[in-house]
Amino acid sequence: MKKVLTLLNLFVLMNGILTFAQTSAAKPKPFKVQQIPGRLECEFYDLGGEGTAYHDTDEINNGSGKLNPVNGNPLNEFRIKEGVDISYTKTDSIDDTPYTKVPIKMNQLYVGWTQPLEWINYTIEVKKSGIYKIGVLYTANGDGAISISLNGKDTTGNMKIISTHDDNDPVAWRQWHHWNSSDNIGTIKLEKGIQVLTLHIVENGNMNLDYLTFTPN
Ligand SMILES: [Ca+2]
Ligand SMILES: [Ca+2]
Repeated sequence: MKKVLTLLNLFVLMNGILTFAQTSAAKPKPFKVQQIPGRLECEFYDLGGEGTAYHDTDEINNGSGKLNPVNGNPLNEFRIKEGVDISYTKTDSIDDTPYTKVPIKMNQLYVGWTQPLEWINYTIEVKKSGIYKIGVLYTANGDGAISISLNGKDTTGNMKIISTHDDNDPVAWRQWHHWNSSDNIGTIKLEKGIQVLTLHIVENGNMNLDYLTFTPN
């Protein structure tokens, strides 16, 4: 009996070591630990690349180095070698048009070229446990949905993102540049401490996401 227990213990121990090795290898590292309550900048997602820090549809950055050419401007090269697609708000009738519904700042980095099934990890530090309202500064060419999971578990369910499409805008590509905000697309229960938050693109995509806000409910 004693021998059986010892073998069982050894098996459990080995299993534990294997599980620990797997989760450690896949564990994302923060680009920046973002504080909650506060603003979570979508471009400050974790380090570790495809499959660890994010899942993106293609491995190139369609913003940094592509739409925004390498020319010495650091905004044009932000996280240029990573798969998440990043651009920033611009003047000259790109983001500063009458079709943008809320006041926005220029030169603000955002995640774009979003598609369903993509996800991005963020390391957050929650200062106080509680229920938080989720807000977003975004554009959406068509109605869509996002969700948030915490430490790997779906926490919010689908949260609707209302279209910012405007038929009055004669410029087709500018349908992705009509900024709007909401301060309450859903709520989330957060425990104090360091957590890994995963943002999921669920429906439609075609969104640009500048930042999410988390305010005590
Ligand atoms: Ca990409
Ligand atoms: Ca941003």
